[in-house]
Amino acid sequence: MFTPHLKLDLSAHRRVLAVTDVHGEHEKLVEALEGIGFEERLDALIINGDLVDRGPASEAVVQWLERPGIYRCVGNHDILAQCYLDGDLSADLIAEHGGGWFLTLAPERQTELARQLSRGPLALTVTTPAGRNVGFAHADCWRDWRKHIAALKDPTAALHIEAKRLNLWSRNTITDLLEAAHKAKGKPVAYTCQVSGIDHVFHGHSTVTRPFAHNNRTWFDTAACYPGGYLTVLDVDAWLDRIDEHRPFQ
Ligand SMILES: [Mn+2]
Repeated sequence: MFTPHLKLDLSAHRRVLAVTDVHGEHEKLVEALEGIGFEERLDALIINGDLVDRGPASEAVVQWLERPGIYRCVGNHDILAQCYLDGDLSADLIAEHGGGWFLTLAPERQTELARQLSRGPLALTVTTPAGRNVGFAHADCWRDWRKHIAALKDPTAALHIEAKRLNLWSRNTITDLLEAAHKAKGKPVAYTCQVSGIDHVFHGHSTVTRPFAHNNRTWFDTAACYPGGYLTVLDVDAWLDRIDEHRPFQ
């Protein structure tokens, strides 16, 4: 059954950790979690979409979903396998997107994995140990979190398809922000992307050289599957406690 949105109270955990765009980089995931002292009986881990494709061990990353304390939302790559099985995407296109691993699997395994990868949720609203309410949406979201979630949840809503597209694929906000920052040439950046109805929202999908925040949003896909990239693990409350140190643009 498809779940568009999950609200999770993770306040009883020691920490809520977050990674994004793991893209089949299983070893990097294990190393990064070891580096931050992840313990599955104490910490919760959010995977903010794009578990698979491009990297060497997509199936091993999917297996993490069966562990306790692991939560995730869906990224655009997590729905491609199902699109391929539904006939909406060609084998060539799935291979071009780094999904060649999927094409080599037995048909029954393909069906099972595609279903598991695409079943949602599209977005998460999480209560952290420090009592913050934070949102996770793979690519982007509307500037009203409640409106965004309501549109994702209601397939009959006029804005449903647009909300899904924004959530899974959009680079609008980060593109506009970086363009505004470029034009400002070190002066204050007037561009705002504040999301109402939530304390902070985390995005992946668009690669950045280091994680950063602007208004109440953070982007942290540091390109684990590309040369020179790495996998960032954020301790969500620790990151937000020192958020002003993570803002390159004022
Ligand atoms: Mn993506």
